[in-house]
Amino acid sequence: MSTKEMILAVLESSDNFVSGETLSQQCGISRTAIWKQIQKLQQEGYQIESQHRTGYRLVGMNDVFNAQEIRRQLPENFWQDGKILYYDELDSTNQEARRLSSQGYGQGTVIVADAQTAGRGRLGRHWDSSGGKGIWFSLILEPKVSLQQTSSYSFVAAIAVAEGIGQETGLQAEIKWPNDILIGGKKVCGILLELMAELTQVHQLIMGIGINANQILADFPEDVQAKATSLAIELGHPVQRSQVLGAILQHLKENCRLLEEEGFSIIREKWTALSCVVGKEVRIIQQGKELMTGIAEGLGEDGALLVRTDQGVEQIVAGDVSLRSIDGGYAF
Ligand code: BT5
Repeated sequence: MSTKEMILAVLESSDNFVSGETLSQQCGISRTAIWKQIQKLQQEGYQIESQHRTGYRLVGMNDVFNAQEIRRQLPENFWQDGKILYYDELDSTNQEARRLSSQGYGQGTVIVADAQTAGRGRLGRHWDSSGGKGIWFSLILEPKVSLQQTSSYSFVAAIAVAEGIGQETGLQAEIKWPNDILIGGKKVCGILLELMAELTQVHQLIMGIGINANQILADFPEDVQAKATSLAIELGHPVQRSQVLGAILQHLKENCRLLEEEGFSIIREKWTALSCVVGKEVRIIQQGKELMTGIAEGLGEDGALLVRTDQGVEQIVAGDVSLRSIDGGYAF
């Protein structure tokens, strides 16, 4: 634990003022050094009151988003050997994950950026990732699975995001196949899975997740405004991004464990319970063209979306889904 983390832990464990003397004894540094660290913490956004002769008290915090605060949300040894790497700006956290994986960073490495200059969606689409408001991150995993089984991890990611958002905010997030997360029919999160693999062996899986946290509608580009939302828009107040990310990371670890120890059927069950497409009339789009319309029946054993059409049940493994709306059209 760093000195700043030790100071925060001591302050958090007390409702009252903690004297400089006590902090100095517990952290093993001088009172002047404590004062310097407190000033740094205040600059980072921790609201620490200081009173002459009485000491210091943590009264709250702004949206502090850095490696130290994210680590504080997680249990010790959260992911063995996993590191939290935070950057003010990156081209894309998935890109950085690729670069790092070739330098030996492995399972459990989390790459977080406050802003991305070239955030990517699926099929080369652009992901709007301006600074100071979103949660843009990638997790490196090294699952011992075949190429075909890797798609299960996209469902794991979607479940973890929906569960983490629910736990931290109380908002009900739903999953639109394959792995968009919606609140009230609008997209709050997108997931991009990329593989480092050979035909017969998966080396690493990069799970890229982008969550709109504190944006207002005007923060999104015009073409995105109609279909996007953020946690703050839905709640009516901003969130602490580190806390939301901490919850999601813990749900990610737990759902990876479930998949690896108990198999895909439990993941399929959880996904179905959180899905907003099962039982609905949907249109399947592949490469910009309508492939079919039908009723989404659920996930197959290998993760394909089962769609009942006049011709029977079709298995969809790639593409986008749009949902039939009340006026008879299809929402995005
Ligand atoms: C996705 O693609 O939804 C996957 C997005 C993954 C982003 C994360 S951020 C961390 C990591 N690093 C990266 O570089 N990427 C990942 P797709 O289903 O193709 O959706 C892209 C479409 O969503 C765009 O064409 C826009 O219409 C819309 N869009 C763009 N930015 C958005 C935003 N911030 N919120 C909601 N919708 C957005």
